[in-house]
Amino acid sequence: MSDNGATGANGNGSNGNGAAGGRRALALVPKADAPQKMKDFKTDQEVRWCPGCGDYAILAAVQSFLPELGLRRENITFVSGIGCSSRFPYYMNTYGFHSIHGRAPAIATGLASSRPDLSVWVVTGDGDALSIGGNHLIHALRRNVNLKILLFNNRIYGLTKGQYSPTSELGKITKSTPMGSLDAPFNPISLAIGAEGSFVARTIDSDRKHLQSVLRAAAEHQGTALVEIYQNCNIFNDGAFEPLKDASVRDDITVRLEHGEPIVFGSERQKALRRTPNGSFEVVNVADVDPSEIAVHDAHNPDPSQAFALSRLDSPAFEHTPIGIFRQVERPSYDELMSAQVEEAIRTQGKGDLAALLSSGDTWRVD
Ligand SMILES: Cc1ncc(C[n+]2csc(CCOP(=O)(O)OP(=O)(O)O)c2C)c(N)n1
Ligand code: SF4
Ligand SMILES: [Mg+2]
Repeated sequence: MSDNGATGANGNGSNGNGAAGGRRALALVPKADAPQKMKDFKTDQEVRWCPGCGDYAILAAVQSFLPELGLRRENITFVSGIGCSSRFPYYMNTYGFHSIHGRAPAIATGLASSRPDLSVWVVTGDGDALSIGGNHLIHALRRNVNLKILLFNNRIYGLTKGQYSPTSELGKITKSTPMGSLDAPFNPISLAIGAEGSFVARTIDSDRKHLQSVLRAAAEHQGTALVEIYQNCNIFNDGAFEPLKDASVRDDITVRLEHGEPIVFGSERQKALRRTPNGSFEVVNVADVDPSEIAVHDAHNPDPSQAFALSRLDSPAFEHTPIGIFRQVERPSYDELMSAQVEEAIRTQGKGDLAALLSSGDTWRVD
């Protein structure tokens, strides 16, 4: 890992399908000279996560996925906040910045806005992103800055030794809440959709294939991609997502979302989702309904209400939990709009002189 450079021009061009954004996000990121391997993205740093932590699986998934993008490592950067998860940039052989608690989206916004030749990733935890950093997160999402946010959700503050977080379930007993937490948790997917997120997805640390498929789509999305990753903290919140990992039940409770496909799940694909008159979803038996009643997943729908309704299916008991891409729509990204505005200002007013601007108008000198 090393520090950052500067300068660049803006990336553009659309696949015109009104949805996924094609490869536009990476259009100006230079390609590597030679094929890459997973080992190219590993560093010599000692990994300081607890043995068995889900962060290892996510790190391995990212390191083994990045070679397929074929980007110059010098043009990839990981920006993190503070937390166990935020140690991530040390372990990536790319540029990186272990920054300030909750502020990774702000720092990454500056970088992504001024450097369209970079693939910019944010790594954050549920505390980092949703407590101290909640404001920065929602504004990055609504601005649609071209960055990819990996939210490691272990439903606990890991680094500070096990206090409850904004995603801990109500009544969570921790050292800081000995009688049970009193505040209702955020649902990060609902929050991101409500904040106008253009790409919102969920995956699981232990399912590498699924995790990488979501990373692939996120990397190629122009704008902010929010990927919630359920991550086990085996020290302070072990088993938080156990039902989704337990081979005896996981297929019956995991709803795998695929754009354009009927939402069918279950070990025998015997269950499905049907939209109710009030817009929510209900689980039905495939055998009991006409196929036309089964909802078809439409991640590209400009109206976010279906994606939001899907996000509300979660429950603390994990009766049915959707994973995959909830929402994937195309709209202008902040960096594109900013770049166009700067170009227009230069075209109409000339290049400008910052020193002259600063000393113009009502300025005076204090001796
Ligand atoms: C300004 C500030 N406030 C509080 C802290 C203490 N602190 C460090 S990490 C953290 C939360 C970490 O939780 P999370 O983001 O979920 O990351 P995890 O360790 O679980 O990966 C807190 C509260 C801090 N370092 N700086
Ligand atoms: S405290 Fe939890 S999240 Fe942090 S490294 Fe250990 S297992 Fe992972
Ligand atoms: Mg956490």
